[in-house]
Amino acid sequence: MNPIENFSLKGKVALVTGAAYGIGFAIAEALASAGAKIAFNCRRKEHLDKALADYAEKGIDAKGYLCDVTDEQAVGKMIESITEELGAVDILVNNAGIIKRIPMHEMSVDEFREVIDIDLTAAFIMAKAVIPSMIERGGGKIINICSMMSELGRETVSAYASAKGGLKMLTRNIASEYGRYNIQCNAIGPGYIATPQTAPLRERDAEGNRHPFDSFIVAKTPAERWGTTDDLMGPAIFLASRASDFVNGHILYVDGGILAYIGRGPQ
Ligand code: NAP
Ligand code: GCO
Repeated sequence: MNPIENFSLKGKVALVTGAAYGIGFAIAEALASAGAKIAFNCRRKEHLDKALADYAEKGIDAKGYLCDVTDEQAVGKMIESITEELGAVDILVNNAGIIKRIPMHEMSVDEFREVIDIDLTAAFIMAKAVIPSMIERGGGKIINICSMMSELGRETVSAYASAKGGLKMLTRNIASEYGRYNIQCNAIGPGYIATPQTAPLRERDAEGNRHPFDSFIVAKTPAERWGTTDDLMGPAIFLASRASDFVNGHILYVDGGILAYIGRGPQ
């Protein structure tokens, strides 16, 4: 067989959580381009409606669902609906996530818990909802969206880094526990990507000067640029396809080299 055919997702059902826009939307678009049928969810009706129009504009007949990934009952109902309307979920991408940038000593316990709930516990809920069916059908793919903060800390993101560090180990544990059922669980660790989530870090000031964090990230990235959601499309197709059937428990960092680099030295 021609090895490139291993990248085909024809006949597969992919669920990408939080895919109304941003990284999730790009990953869903990529998986659709490889032949997958797409389901996605978000929490807000206005986001869902706009996303359906955006997918349709790209020729993608995506099915959208209003579902909070932290609500186990709602997740169960969503999986049932997807199974009825598209078929059993073959590929799960745990993309939905939030960040709160607050100094840890000023962050409330509820704020910390909300980030952990969405960015870590929800991935457990989603995986638990699809694994039994994957086992019955002889296998499946789970892709968690980790982060630079799965490996590194920085000021004001204690909850987010704790969640993304935990998500790295949840990825490895699902790989360990379910590899025997031909379920591969891997992660993508994006670097700094231009999406609504990072917009506050890139806003220019009234005089049009770049945000200090923007300049900082460019200096920390060998590629000397922010990533775009397009940079994540190929890695997502790879980890969702047969081409990665012997890749399991891997965190694929798509970061322009940030994790390999100490940062631009004194010029
Ligand atoms: P984003 O632009 O803020 O989009 C987040 C998406 O998640 C939205 O569609 C949002 O839709 C949905 N969402 C949030 N909480 C949800 C919940 N409880 N239930 C269901 N949907 C929920 O974020 P992004 O930049 O695309 O990031 C996507 C993922 O990549 C996140 O896990 C993030 O941590 C990770 N990541 C981002 C970067 C980056 O630089 N941007 C880098 C590394 C990792 P609603 O608000 O309508 O629910
Ligand atoms: C931040 C950013 C990062 C990115 C991403 C990096 O405030 O540091 O939001 O956390 O979102 O996770 O990989």
